[in-house]
Amino acid sequence: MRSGTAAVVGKANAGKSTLVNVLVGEKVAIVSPKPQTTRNRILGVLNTENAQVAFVDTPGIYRSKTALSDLMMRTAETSAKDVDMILYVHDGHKGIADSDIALMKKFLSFGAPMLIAYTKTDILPKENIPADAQKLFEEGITCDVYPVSARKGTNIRKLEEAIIAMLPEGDKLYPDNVLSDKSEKFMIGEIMREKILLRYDKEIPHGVAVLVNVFKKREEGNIYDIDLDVVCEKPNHKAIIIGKQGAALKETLSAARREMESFLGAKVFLTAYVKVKDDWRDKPHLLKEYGYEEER
Ligand SMILES: Nc1nc2c(ncn2[C@@H]2O[C@H](COP(=O)(O)OP(=O)(O)OP(=O)(O)O)[C@@H](O)[C@H]2O)c(=O)[nH]1
Ligand SMILES: [Mg+2]
Repeated sequence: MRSGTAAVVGKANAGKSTLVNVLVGEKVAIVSPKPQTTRNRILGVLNTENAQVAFVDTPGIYRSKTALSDLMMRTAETSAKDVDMILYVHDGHKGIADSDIALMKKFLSFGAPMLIAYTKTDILPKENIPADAQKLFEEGITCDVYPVSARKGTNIRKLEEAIIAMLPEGDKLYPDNVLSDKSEKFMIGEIMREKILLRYDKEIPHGVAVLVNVFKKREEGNIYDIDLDVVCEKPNHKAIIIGKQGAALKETLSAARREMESFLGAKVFLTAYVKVKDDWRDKPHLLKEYGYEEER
């Protein structure tokens, strides 16, 4: 039996959460085309016949100047310490730039063995691969590189085998029924945030926090009542989120409700209140209130 923890790190939008979901076989983390989708450290556990891998999905590395962003960068770094291995996810269709090399070297310096998942092979220009391999070689980065497509499922099992082979022999860290360390209530907030990331542009989704105030199963019937606050940073953001005659919010809520229903396997009555909290991303007490805390 092999078992251990693998930190999943890389630049924002590289495809880390998509890959973790595919490896685990369940959606444990939300995904969107916008950078900085993941804000917390999220555990996703993969059990195979003779191994257990505890993946730790992390916020992607991104330059941005808010207290929330600083906290996210610290979360990514601390998550890559005291692990059995690091799975560095690189967006292959972007090519390997000097900034990627610098980041790889930084994570290598943490001391854990590292593997590179070179993802999005379904959309990358094929000539990228030899050029990028050459660049890694010249930079002295000698860890194994696995080209994969999380979207198409290409080479995922090979990557899985390679990850497992890097873990120590040992007993499982988590019982078989544990898939994630996050609660259903956390996932409900995240599902809402994902639909907001998909629906709105520019600064709006980055300035949104979702607070689940009511998450309650009714005594009778398979029904949940869910009330949440969508907190944004500016009155004009609130107007855009709600849209003309509430149309935008209504569509967003109905997409969120559908996914919540399939996630919970129950009917959902969803209510949302849009609130404005100026610059909450820079206010430590609000970050804490919205669930963004220093993770050790
Ligand atoms: N074509 C293609 N797109 C992918 C693949 N993997 C992820 N994506 C897309 O890339 C975007 C970012 O994916 P995420 O999984 O959210 O990326 P992330 O690295 O977790 O991003 P952050 O949480 O912001 O750091 C999404 O639009 C995904 O659908 C892939 O294998 N192929
Ligand atoms: Mg992510």
